[in-house]
Amino acid sequence: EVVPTSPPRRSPNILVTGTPGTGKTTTAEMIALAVGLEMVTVGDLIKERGLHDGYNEEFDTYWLNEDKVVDEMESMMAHGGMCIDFHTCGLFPERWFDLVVVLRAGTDKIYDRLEGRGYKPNKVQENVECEIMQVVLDEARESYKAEVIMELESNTVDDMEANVEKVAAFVNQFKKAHEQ
Ligand code: DAT
Repeated sequence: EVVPTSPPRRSPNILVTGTPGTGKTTTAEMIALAVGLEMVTVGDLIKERGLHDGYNEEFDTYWLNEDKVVDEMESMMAHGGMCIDFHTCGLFPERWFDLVVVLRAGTDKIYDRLEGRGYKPNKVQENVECEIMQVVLDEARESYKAEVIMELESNTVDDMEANVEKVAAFVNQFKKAHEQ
């Protein structure tokens, strides 16, 4: 495999991942705003640019085409300064990310948030089970070094604010360490 080389990043790339309903989009938006990163919600990118293999009627979602997604994102990730939001994380090259935030929430919270979003019962159930089985956390541990993984609880607004502060502190430190 030929790995593209690029100069060291002055601003980090951050991945915010977790089961749907853990608060990724909201948290990633707040991080991006707080420290001046560019945010990309991969689910929206997939829809807008057709990076999928059609629609999965059973779960009201698109069939993910990992190669299309990674090819489309490669140039965006090259210069750093990105805050990426997606509910799965094993498809991305490890070298893209300086920090992988895994958001966690209680099953009652996931249930309420996804029901509130109008998800079908089977889709709510699937995601509640995904959170109970810590599927995303396990995937992150298989795909990234322990040092770059930050597992954060996202049950309350206070949690969210504290999480944004923690990630902002990481970003500011990274920038300081990489300026010249
Ligand atoms: P995701 O992108 O992981 O699917 P989201 O950011 O869209 O999640 O959040 C789903 C809903 O839950 C949304 O109405 C905001 C709310 N929410 C998310 N995280 C929260 C938290 N830590 N405390 C309170 N509400 C939260």
